[in-house]
Amino acid sequence: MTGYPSELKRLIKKVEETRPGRVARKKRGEEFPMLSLQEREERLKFHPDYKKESRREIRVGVAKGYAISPEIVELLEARSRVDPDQIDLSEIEYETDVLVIGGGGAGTAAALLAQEQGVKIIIATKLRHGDANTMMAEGGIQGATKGSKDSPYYHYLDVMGGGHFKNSPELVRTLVSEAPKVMAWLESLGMMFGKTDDGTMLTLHGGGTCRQRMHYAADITGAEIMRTLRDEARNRVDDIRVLEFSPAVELILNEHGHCGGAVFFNMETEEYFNIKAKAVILATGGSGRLHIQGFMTTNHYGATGDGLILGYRAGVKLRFLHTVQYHPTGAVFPEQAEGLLITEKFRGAGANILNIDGEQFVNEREPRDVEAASVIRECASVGKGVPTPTGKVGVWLDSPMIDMLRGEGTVQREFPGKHILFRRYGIDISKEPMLVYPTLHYQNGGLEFNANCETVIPGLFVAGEVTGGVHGENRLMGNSLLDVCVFGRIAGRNAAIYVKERVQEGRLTLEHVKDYHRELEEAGVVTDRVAPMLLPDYSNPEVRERQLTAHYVGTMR
Ligand code: MEZ
Repeated sequence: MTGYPSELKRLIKKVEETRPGRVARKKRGEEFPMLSLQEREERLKFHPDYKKESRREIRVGVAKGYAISPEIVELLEARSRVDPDQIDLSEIEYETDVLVIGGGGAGTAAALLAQEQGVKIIIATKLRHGDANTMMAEGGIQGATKGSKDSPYYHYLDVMGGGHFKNSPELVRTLVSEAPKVMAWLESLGMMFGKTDDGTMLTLHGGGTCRQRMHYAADITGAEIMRTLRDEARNRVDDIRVLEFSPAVELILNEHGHCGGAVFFNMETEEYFNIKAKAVILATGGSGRLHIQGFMTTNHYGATGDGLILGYRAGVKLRFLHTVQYHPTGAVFPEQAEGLLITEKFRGAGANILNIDGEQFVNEREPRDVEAASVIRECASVGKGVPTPTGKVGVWLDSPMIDMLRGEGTVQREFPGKHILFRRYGIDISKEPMLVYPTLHYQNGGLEFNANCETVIPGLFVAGEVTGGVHGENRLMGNSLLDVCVFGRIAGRNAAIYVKERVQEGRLTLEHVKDYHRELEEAGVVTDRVAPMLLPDYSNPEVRERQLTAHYVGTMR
């Protein structure tokens, strides 16, 4: 591809005109003013969450009356993919101590810690082991490791402030106090953090942080964490078995109401099968592929919110699902990169956000929701967005500033993923800015749990993006990679201890699914949807009409 078309090249000139002045001001320590709390509230009116049609009440289940994104409500109000009367629970394909549903960062960390307690584990995952949002995360992982300058206390305040002080204090306390330990753990497993020549960990600011505590591995931090965890899990093959292309479609409870396994769909044979377990960990990740409000997304292909559906049908409440995170900077040019994450690390390293006139309109390090809302406002209300050739609109992220601030070659060295990708499109991001717009990034809320990763259902543990409470109404950068490691580890250890000390086995049942179906009927919900969704459907309507899996057909086999 040949790079920016002439019209965009003409507009880039305006960015170049204002750049020397902006760089000089930054070098003098003069920053674009941060918004006051009141100004932030005003900006947030432009956030997609604040649209009236962004929420609808759920009509059934333990959180009946709770208003959240209609796209999620539709799935919560869908029928099971299976007819519970046709699943034979005496037929058990696999049996294990701890069943981990989800092969991303949280699930794999959980498996490792469970294994250290001497139990057997199965990780069952929808796609391949590691196909998860952890793998897609770029910019970093927060942790207060720099003793004299930072502490979990400051980290705690940042997390609470970012979440509008609505977060569960106990969960945040656990997140931040475990963070330094997690960083050391990852290193001990072989994670390659960015370091100076003398071995000091490199750190940067993220939006909404008062200290530089963002640790990273270039712009592929999530991929490096996932590589490390997956290698380790694969090395413990005697105790950790991995089943790929096997999404869970329903949790199985037992006669005491405890979790006793799950029903799975084998994507290769298209058959259902059962796994019996003494404890289950749900670590299925987020839901960006629901494309809430039509937004493009940074999420991996399988991020369809499956765990929310499974947990909710079994009786776990929902928290903070009324807020959704839109990452302020998703690519909008070229078209084939639309929605792709342009890491916040660019802004942490100093790149400004600019309108069509090359002017700053927001400090680049506001909390994520405020930053995203400011970009939307600049485009939709102020009218100073940059039109793209395909009829979209964006703002500039001035990456070339980074080399001017930190030395020639910094962009290429610190952002190799994006540097290589954009070079393929004919754009050198160390010389030309990128066009960006908010993109659906993170499920701020999810299943209710406590700091031991327990849910109301004995034997059912949860960890990672499927949960709600850690980040309140808005997560800050770098706290999701931390979340998956901290709570994945806790879930794994506690599930194993539960297996050894407290488990009460009993007759397996899917009665809760039948009850849920009954409740749907009583509430007058008319639906042809089935859930969990498993995979997003990008086919055209004619193809969709012919698809077996898009509509309720009872047990397919
Ligand atoms: O925590 C995140 O969401 C993250 C690290 C994203 C990014 O901008 O790189």
